[in-house]
Amino acid sequence: MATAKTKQEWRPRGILERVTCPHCWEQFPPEKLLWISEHSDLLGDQRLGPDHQTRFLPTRFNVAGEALDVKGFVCHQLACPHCHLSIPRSMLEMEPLFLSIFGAPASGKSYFLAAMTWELRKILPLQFRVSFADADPVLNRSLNDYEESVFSGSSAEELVPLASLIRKTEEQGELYDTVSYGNQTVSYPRPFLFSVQPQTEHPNGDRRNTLSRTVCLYDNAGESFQPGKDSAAAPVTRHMAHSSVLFFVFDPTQDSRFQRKMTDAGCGLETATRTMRQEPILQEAAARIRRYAGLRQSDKHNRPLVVILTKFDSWWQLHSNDAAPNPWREVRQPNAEDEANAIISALDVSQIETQSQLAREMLLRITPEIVTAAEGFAREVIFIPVSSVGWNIEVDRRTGQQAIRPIEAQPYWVTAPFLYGLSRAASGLIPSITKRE
Ligand SMILES: Nc1nc2c(ncn2[C@@H]2O[C@H](COP(=O)(O)OP(=O)(O)OP(=O)(O)O)[C@@H](O)[C@H]2O)c(=O)[nH]1
Ligand SMILES: [Mg+2]
Ligand SMILES: [Zn+2]
Repeated sequence: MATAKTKQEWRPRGILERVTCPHCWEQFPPEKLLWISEHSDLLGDQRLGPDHQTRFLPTRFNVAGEALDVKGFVCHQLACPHCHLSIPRSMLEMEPLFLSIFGAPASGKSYFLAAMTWELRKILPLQFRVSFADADPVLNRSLNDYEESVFSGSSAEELVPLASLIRKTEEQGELYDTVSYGNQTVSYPRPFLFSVQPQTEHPNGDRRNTLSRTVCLYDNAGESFQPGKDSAAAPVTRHMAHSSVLFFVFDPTQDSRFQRKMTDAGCGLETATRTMRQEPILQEAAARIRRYAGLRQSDKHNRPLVVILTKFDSWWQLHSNDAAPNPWREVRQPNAEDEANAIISALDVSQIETQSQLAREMLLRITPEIVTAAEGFAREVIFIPVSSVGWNIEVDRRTGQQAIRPIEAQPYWVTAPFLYGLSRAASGLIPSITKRE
């Protein structure tokens, strides 16, 4: 008993009692964390191989509480005791919030993620007084590269084929880390991690310690959601069972019934657009989540499922509504300390619900099985049309391909799924209004 108490006292204030690894999803007390050696001679790790710095349980610390490696070098980075992959400090201080995005190949997942994080960096601090920052710039590098190539690359003013800005997500390679457990090698998808914290002017700024979250996102290849693709050796989509909010990306432009209606309505469909049935992807995701979360077939998942209808720029004519204004409104904070900070934005949940209702009616007319599959799986389902690049798309007459000047990209409603999800999963973090005032 005495030992346990002493350990508790060692834990600095503000450190969580249990830490979750964003790579292998194991949970453990912070005392079990390994440190990553700094001295360049200390190479070689039993799980990660000869090119990685050695991981170790420290016995010596400097006055700042940082571990010293056997060569006496001060270490700064921590690692998971199970998979040995690095764990950023924010995972020790803020509860994690897992968000999983899944959908067919080429449905627009990577473009949507890039547009969403690009916009969140601006909108969260400016409108909602919430900071949104890379928790680990090294892990987030691929996503930062996506953002740069779609929105701010060096040739941002040139017309470029849309399809060339982000490469297809592969099923292996730089987005995965390989860990060996004796004879068994496991490939984990690399997470993208963001720290999300209320600022001082936020209405709940004084509850910063409890409300802040480390948001963990993953970008999988569409093929990984097909049956049989998640195994012990490649648990590439197991994050879905840990997710507080699920994003199912449905691409209407790949559905044959949508395609016919788009042609009739004169929408600019790319010549080489593929056709694919997408509800099996949702059924497979539901089956995996049920399996990992121990749910029965008749149970409905109790986390929100957001069905994201991508590429709205290409099929908006089929929707009964014009482009909707952003789903937030300015409100006055009654207890603001100074006038300059009295006005903030609050998420208008009822506006998102209205748009969802319209999108659901359209899906029921054209692809009803998507609505049935989604509502058969989750208790709370919301449908949100988005465009990751907006309206300034041109079709190259010669190749029939869509093209865009990155500088003219105008993402539409790409933050709504995240804002909605966060308002449901982390109450109090995103100021929201639920009823018309
Ligand atoms: N018109 C339009 N096209 C888009 C949009 N987003 C993506 N696309 C197109 O769809 C293609 C596929 O998008 P990705 O984001 O790479 O698709 P993905 O779901 O990540 O695909 P995988 O990585 O294969 O699983 C892109 O090459 C773009 O040409 C959009 O908002 N509007
Ligand atoms: Mg992709
Ligand atoms: Zn781990």
